[in-house]
Amino acid sequence: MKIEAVELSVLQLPYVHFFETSFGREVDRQFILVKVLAEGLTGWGECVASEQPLYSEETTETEWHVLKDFLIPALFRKQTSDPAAFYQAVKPFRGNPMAKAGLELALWDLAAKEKGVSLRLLYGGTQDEIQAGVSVGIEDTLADLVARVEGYVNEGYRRVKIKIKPGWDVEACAAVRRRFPDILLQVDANGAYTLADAETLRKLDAFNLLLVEQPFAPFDLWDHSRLQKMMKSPLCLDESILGETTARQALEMDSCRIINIKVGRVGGPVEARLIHDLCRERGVPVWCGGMLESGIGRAHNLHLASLPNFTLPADLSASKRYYHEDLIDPEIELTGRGTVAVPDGPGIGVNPVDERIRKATLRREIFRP
Ligand code: OSB
Ligand code: MG
Repeated sequence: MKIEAVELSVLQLPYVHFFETSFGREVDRQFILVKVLAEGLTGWGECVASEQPLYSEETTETEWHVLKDFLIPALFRKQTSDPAAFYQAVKPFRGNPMAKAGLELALWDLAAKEKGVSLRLLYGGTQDEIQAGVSVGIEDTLADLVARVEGYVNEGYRRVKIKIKPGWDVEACAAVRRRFPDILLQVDANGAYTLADAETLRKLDAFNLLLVEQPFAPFDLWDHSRLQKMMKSPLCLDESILGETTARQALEMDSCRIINIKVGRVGGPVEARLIHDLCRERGVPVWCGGMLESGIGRAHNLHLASLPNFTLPADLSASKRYYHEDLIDPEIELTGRGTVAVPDGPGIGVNPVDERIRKATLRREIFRP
């Protein structure tokens, strides 16, 4: 298709409730929306970096720079709207996966809309609903944490993940487990520990956790491998898995036994599907992570998570868990089965509401070939 324009907008949306991880508390989210216009169709993508380089090196500002000065010009030079061709064209640019993913996602949405099919079908997804999990941040007190978990369990979420950090780990798990002995429970440290904390981390084995996510720093495959030998709970890597190569190496080193796939962290759906397929061949389960996306990014996650090896519940919650007013109408809701349906209209299958987007926009720029 002939691309007429690419539009970038920086948005800011307040959370319903603060979200605290081992790297701090956030009350709102800043992110870039990508719109690709071609032949009367619009493809939508979302870039998942936030204002500060805490989860990874990228920020909304670096994404803007890389999109404006490198990725959008490369797309225009290539004169294509094909997501796989775009993936190849921007491969020489090192890193910056979240910037790349935002634009590649918009091209996938566009490609599916051109064919008039759901993005799930274009990906070859086999599941039409996704098991919904919820990611619960660090709270001020253990009582607050248990109360939050209780609310989500009552809403029907199939699995709960709690954020941990040194000083908020064993007791937090004990408190949640005491109240809910049988729920599917997992923890996420966002890299807050080192091997010196191995004794504390081993205590987590007592809580029958589905997995322990990213205890050590992103670069540290080796110490994860050493920790996995000391623990019964499966380790799962998030930040460490940058693409198919690190995924293969992590599995070969036994640094983890489960992988969290986030389309932004790995540079887009092409790379995400390579990781999915590698894990499938090796019998390693994967699940779809989230970055507190708006309904646009979350719709994309739903389509990706429909692939067959996404067998564990995803960090995919209802719109109202994140935002007072999501950017899409209708918003994303849980089914009575603790799942979220994969939208079945063309492309991502959700309707962005221009008025809501305009209200949340801080800055906007349009680029033409
Ligand atoms: O590590 O999974 C993470 C949100 C922001 C940054 C990192 C992470 C998260 C989450 C949120 O856990 C999951 C969601 O979007 O529901
Ligand atoms: Mg994580």
